[in-house]
Amino acid sequence: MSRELAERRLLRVLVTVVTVFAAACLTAGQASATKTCTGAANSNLCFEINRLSNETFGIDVDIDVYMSQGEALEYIANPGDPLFVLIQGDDSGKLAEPLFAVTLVSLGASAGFGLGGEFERVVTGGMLNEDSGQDEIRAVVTLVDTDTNSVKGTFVSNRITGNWP
Ligand SMILES: [Ca+2]
Ligand SMILES: [Ca+2]
Ligand SMILES: [Ca+2]
Repeated sequence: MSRELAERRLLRVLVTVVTVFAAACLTAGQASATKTCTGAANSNLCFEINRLSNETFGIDVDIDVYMSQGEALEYIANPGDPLFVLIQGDDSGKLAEPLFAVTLVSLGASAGFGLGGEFERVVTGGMLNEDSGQDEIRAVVTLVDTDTNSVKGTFVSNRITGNWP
């Protein structure tokens, strides 16, 4: 075998190893993450929980509230944050106990998607534990016009079920 051919074969083996390793990592990640989006007519609200360790969970909430870019810019220009997230328990399909708020990390206005907000927080399993045994939780997003101090909309995510902590 020429040296060039041997090197090429070695490279191919390495590429295969890296590919298999990446696929394994992806599978492991998917096993510990749950994500659900509403795809509603007036908005799209995504709610995601990632297990970070045995005791901690990353909460991600993403919303686009459809409106004109001008209207979205107005919400952003007003004093204070226009979007708030509260994670709540769900009992028999109805919103139940308030659990915790999630921190706003970015806010944007676009012509295609209106007002967008991203929220993140790392919590313990105990904070997600809203019932003994199985737990059901939802993210509730409130849109506030801080100019007039009025609630302009409330958006409720799909339910995520788990058994925390
Ligand atoms: Ca429940
Ligand atoms: Ca409950
Ligand atoms: Ca529980």
